[in-house]
Formats: sequence, C-alpha cells, structure tokens
Amino acid sequence: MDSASSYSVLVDKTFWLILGSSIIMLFAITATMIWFVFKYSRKRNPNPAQIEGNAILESIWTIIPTIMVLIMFFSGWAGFKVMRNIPEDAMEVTVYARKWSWMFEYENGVQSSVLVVPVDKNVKLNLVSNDVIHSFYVPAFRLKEDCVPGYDNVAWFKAIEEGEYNLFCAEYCGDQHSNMITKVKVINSEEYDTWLVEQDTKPIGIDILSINGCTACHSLDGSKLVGPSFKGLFGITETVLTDGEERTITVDEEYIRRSIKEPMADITAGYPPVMITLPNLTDEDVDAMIQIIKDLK
Ligand SMILES: [Cu+2]
Repeated sequence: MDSASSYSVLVDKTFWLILGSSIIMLFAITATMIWFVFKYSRKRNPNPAQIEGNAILESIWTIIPTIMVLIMFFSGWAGFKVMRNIPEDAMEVTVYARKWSWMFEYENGVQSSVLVVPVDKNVKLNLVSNDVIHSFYVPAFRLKEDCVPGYDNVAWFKAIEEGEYNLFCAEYCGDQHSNMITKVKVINSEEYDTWLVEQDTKPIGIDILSINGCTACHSLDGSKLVGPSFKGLFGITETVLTDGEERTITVDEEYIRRSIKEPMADITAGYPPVMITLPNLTDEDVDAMIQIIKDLK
C-alpha cells in the first residue's frame, strides 16, 4: 500500500515487528506442542515422573516475552509520540465531519469537499464533528483520528508524495456511513497557492451543495435518498409534519430557507428527521442554495 506521509514508515515498522514476531511465535509454539504430544505421550511414558517445577525455565518464559512486548511497546510509542507532537510551523485546516460527508476549511476561509494540501508541508488538522462521532482516516498516511462532538481534537501529517489518496470515515455513524468517502489531493506548493486563490475568487456554484454535505442526502437527479431530491422540488406541494401535525405546504423560497435554517421545523412525510443545522452558512450561501434548487426543475 502507498506509504505517503513522513511518519508512515514508523507505523509500518511497528506493524511488521508485531506481525513478524507473532508469526515466529505461532510456528515455534505449535511445533513445540506437536513435538511434546509425541515425546510425552502416555504410550511412551507409562510411568511418568512427577515434575515439581523448574525455576530457570519459568524465569526464561517470563523474561523473554516481557522483553518482547516492551520492544513492541517502545516501537509503537516512538511512532505515537511523533504523531501527537504537532509541528509549530504547520498550516491549519479545519475538518468538519457530519452525517454523511466531509468539509475542509482552509486558513483563508476557502471550503472544499476534497482535502487539498501541498506536498512536503506540515498540515495540522482541527477535527470537528457537527453531530456524532466520526473518524478521519487516510490509510496511505497511516493516520486515523476521531472527530468527537464537543471536543477539539487535532492531528497532523506531512504528505511526502504527490497524488490522490482515499479518505474514509472509520467510525460507524449511521446508515450512509459508507458514503463518507473522499480524497486527499497532494499537489506541489505553487499549484496549491494558485488553487487557493482560485477557490477564493470564484463565484458560488453548484458545488456549494456537495461542500456543505447537502448532496449526501438530497440527490440532484430525482432519486430518493435519505431526504427528498432537489430535482423538481421547487414549486410543488408537499405534506409535512410540523410539531407532529400534518399540513400541506408549497415549496417556495421561504420554505426552503426555513428548512435549511431550522431543519426540524417541517419534516417531509415519509422521510426521517435527521437533518442537522449547518453552523457556518452565510445568508449569501443560503440564497445561492435556494437559487440552485429553483433552477433544478
Ligand atoms: Cu462518519
């Protein structure tokens, strides 16, 4: 597998050390056991002598395994120490995890649904959850750290090779958990600077829906997901539950605005009440979203 962060070799070293010694122990113990079954069988030893213990042997099988697990511990601890010590010069990215997508916010306020970082640069991640526990997991970086609601968790990495790497949620977080998959894009620093400026200056487009996680539950093509599709939604009449009572509404600007800002106010009949409030939406963002939904006729 790709080994693409500055500390991934440390994790790999510990992994192979534990796996290697486990395999050696497995074969050594199994072979000894089989040998003993033959050598000390009742047939070969009709009158066995009573053994009272052997101090030297018992010391050996206590001391050697203790040394072995201590070696494993120190190897793991050496890597853990590096992973928990965040370099002072790291650039910061805030990671928002929510049911069921990721959003990344950079130092200049730019947001994206794919994590874009420059190669050979220390990156500090502020891990935030907007709802339940998620886990930020990039196998190629050997990095897995939880996003816990109400707790400011952090992690860091330095990508050492340009490329695209999978980013998963590694903590079961509800029925669309497996949709929490995106990419880390590692590019050179000039490309990164250009990208950041480009994102900052471009007008709000349809990607605002994926960045804010809307499309995890609302399709754009009419198919039914966790929530109603945005296609053909504007202008239709819907039955909704308001404080537990059914009423009929028309999907207009005001209704959409209220549904974004207070997702629990009206629940469309036949859908679960699972939508969360997005804390970092501006009025401009909401207006843009309404316009996009209006256009998806
Ligand atoms: Cu998750």
